[in-house]
Amino acid sequence: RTEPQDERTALTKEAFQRDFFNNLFYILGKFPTLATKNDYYQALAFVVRDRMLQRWISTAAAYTKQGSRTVAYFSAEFLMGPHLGNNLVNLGIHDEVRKAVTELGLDFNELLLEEDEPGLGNGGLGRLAACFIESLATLQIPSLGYGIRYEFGIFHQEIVDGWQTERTDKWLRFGNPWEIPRPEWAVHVKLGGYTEPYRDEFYRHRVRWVPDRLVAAVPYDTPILGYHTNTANTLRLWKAEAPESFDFAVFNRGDYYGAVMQKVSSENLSKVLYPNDEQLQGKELRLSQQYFFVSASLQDMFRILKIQKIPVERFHEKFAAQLNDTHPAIAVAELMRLLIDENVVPWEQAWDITRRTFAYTNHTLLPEALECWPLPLFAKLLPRHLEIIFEINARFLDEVRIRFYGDEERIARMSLIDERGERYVRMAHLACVGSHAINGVAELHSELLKQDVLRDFYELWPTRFGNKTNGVTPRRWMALSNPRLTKLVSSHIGDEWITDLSQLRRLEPLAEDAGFRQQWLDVKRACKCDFAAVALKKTGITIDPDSLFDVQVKRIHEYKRQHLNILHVVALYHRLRSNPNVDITPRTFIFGGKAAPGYHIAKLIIKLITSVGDVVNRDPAVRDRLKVVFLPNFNVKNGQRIYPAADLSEQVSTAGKEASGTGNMKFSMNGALTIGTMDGANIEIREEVGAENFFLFGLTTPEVGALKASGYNPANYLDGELKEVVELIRSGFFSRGDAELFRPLIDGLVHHDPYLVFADFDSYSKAQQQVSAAYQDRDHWARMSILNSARSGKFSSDRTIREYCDDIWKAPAVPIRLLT
Ligand code: 26Y
Repeated sequence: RTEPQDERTALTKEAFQRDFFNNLFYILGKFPTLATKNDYYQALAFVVRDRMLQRWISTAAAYTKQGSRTVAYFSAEFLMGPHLGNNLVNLGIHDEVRKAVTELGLDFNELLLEEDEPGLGNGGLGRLAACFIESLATLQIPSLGYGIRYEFGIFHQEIVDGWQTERTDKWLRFGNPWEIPRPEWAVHVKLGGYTEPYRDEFYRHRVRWVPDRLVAAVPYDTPILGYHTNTANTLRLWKAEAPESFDFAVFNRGDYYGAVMQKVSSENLSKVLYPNDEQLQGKELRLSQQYFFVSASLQDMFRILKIQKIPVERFHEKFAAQLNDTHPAIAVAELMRLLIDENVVPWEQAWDITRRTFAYTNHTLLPEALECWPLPLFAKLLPRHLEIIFEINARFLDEVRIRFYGDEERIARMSLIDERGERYVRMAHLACVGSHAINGVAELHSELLKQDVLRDFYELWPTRFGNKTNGVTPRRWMALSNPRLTKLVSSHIGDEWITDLSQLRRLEPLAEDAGFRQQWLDVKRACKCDFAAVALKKTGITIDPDSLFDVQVKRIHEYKRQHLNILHVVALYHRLRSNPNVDITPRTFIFGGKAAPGYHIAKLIIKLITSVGDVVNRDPAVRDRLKVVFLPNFNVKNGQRIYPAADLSEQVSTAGKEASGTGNMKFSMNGALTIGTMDGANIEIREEVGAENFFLFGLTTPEVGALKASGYNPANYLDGELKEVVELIRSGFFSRGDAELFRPLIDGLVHHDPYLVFADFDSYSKAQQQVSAAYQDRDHWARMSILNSARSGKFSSDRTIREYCDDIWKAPAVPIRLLT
């Protein structure tokens, strides 16, 4: 028998309630009087988990039996967000469970908020991985997400005296009901040491890697449900532990403390997520983390082959492995090592298998963000991999030499080793050479990859390059986060849009229906009221739900230009103070986002936003017509409350810098209009929703290039209103007379301004005037808002995943029959 022996699969309200109390008693060891809210949350989480397990086990059984082709999504980050709500939606029991809980006298929403979200990512790249594995499950594609089970995820941000402060993210403090450890599938990962040639028992030349350290990798599995399907795929995250055998060796020498210290240092490997930071270059622990999870995952894949009795020569037939940026790119060398050294596959065949296995997604055009590892560090940590990379490089450069006769400069540019000064391993080059497909994440980005960053590789292998425009899952970003909109939409066009987002188009005619427009505005207003309550609770600032909610939420970075936004806020304030009776559209400017802890200018931008807010929010002359809110700790949970409440989405990066953006899609789906540049996926959003429903401004990528080439001088733009705004900040008006505080930021803009804030200011300000005017005609705004949502179908991650499956992974769907 494989079926459950009890009734924990029943989907009735009574069963939910009974199991809820059973869990409180038997799992949490509590009775109601002593139970905390978190105990209740966990009791409910286990009710839901029980109902996922039949799907999970049935799915694993089907894949094992059928030997299905499997996508392995390699990512150093999975920014999952809270599981409970999403699992309820995907199981189709959200409303029934809400009723069951409410009937018990508990506040359902409060219980959902108890979940400490797994913040195992920095931002866009990690959240994309989360949307992708959800879509893979919904599309019934056999897949595994492979990553790291960080004990501390992205730091928790608090605002103290207007400054960002960081606190560690103790997400595992109360336990994690969604994961199941699988210590029986732990593997060992080697690090450091040296290599030596030897002859094996068949007198073959082999290489032995003698490491100086072993770390155990223990998998923790989390089920990932598809929406209204029986599929439950697996997110497999690795935790680092000390291998028992090593402990024993040290114990036997009587070195108890040494053994304990070794245990501590092993566990460091999965201790903390690195915040996306410039100062990261060359951090040994980071490379160790990357290698740790990649090696563990590839060993796990060999284990799966073995169980399914598939020969290692068919690795690439069983698995399609996607590299989410270069963070897992060491996988190229590791798979070669496992094939050659551990499975005695000849080089040429191993290389063929490796290339057919991997595909690489690039997520950035910023040259400083491309990962390079100093050669000495690499040699010390991964001596065997460096040898393999040298061999890959030698063979690769031979190919380039023949193709591009006499072009030694090209050879130097393309080499896997940067030898212009101190030597580095170029991870993007390793990823390109080891992959059969390379893609960017929006059309513009993919074009720029071919023209700039990876131009030489494109010229060598043009057919390997493609585009996969990002998407987001409508389950989390609409159905779960915006139940009011979901209900309104489904009452008119049914609910198939949840798995076929292009059906939102059927809302288009309703944009001309006055009654529908009013309902649409009512939903938006209700979401704004909800958010106003959150903002009040978290910041103490009262905001007016009838004002225009103008929102910029994303990591704080100069290229994303939060400072352009706040300069415009100061301009509005200045206009208002200069002419107190000026007629302005009341606005609430909402900001949210984390700055990397070592990124001082980004932290100063936060301080400027909060400082402007402190003045503007209190100035009686403003009469509440402008408010500025910095919502602390922007994360998935907060995002779910912000996107539905937004009227205006700020997507104002310098053209050519934002690879795609995905927040822009979440806003548009939920009926916000975009003010944005011709950058990343903004271009495609504008194309879909129509230029008349999008506020465009700013220089285009070629114009940015031309201006920079001609010698950009920001001071040339410093006149009129911009000059007055800059002077006001510089004077210390927003810093209690301290004229030094914002100097680094202001001087940087006046003298360098690498992201062309000044050059785009005027165009931005004019577009904002159009926004203000448009918002006065609420009825027309509603029309535009409806059309934004109706035409956002392209930006479902289901569409993106289908394209990856068709063009790169060639992985067919495998429907699951439940084992009963
Ligand atoms: C090296 C390191 C610590 C590191 C860690 C995280 C470097 C970069 C990152 C994260 C990058 C990231 O989030 N990139 C974003 O990827 C999104 C998904 O493709 C894009 O939408 C977005 O434009 C891009 O900035």
